Amino acid sequence: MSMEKTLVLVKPDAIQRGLIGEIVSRFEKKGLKLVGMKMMTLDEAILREHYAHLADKPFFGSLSKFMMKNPVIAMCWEGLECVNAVRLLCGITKARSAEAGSIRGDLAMSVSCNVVHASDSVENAGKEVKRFFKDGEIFDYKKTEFEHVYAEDEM
Ligand code: DAT
Ligand code: MG
Repeated sequence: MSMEKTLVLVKPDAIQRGLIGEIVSRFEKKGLKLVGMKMMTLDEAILREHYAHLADKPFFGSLSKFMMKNPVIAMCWEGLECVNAVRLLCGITKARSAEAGSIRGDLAMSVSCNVVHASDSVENAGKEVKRFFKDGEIFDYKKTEFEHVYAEDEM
């Protein structure tokens, strides 16, 4: 059991559809701690790194183009084993098959326009937080709510 940090991106489609607040609110209500947040425009270099596992897929070009259409919101969330918890909150890639109640399941219908990105492992979360945030853009503070979100032996 350990406190983890994970990267979430609110994707261009969600920005256009006015879903920033709704998406942030899902993570807040879950009891996670926001430790970094900024709007940024992605470029080809960062997307080549971020989607390196998809570089040889036929949809890589359109995926990159989609992610550069307008700015995204990058967020870093912290919580106990939160990499997995955040993936569950987001739902599976193909949004129209994602579980109802999840962000993608409730808010999206597409495979590519699926409103959020979330790190898929603890190892990748570490790399992705570093990729999107500089030192000084991740904040360390006490969230007193944690006393109510967790049992004493979990903190
Ligand atoms: P996830 O975002 O659920 O981690 P992934 O890492 O496999 O999924 O892919 C990253 C993004 O690439 C995904 O959110 C949307 C796009 N994508 C994945 N598979 C796709 C496909 N078959 N067709 C079009 N876009 C796809
Ligand atoms: Mg992924």
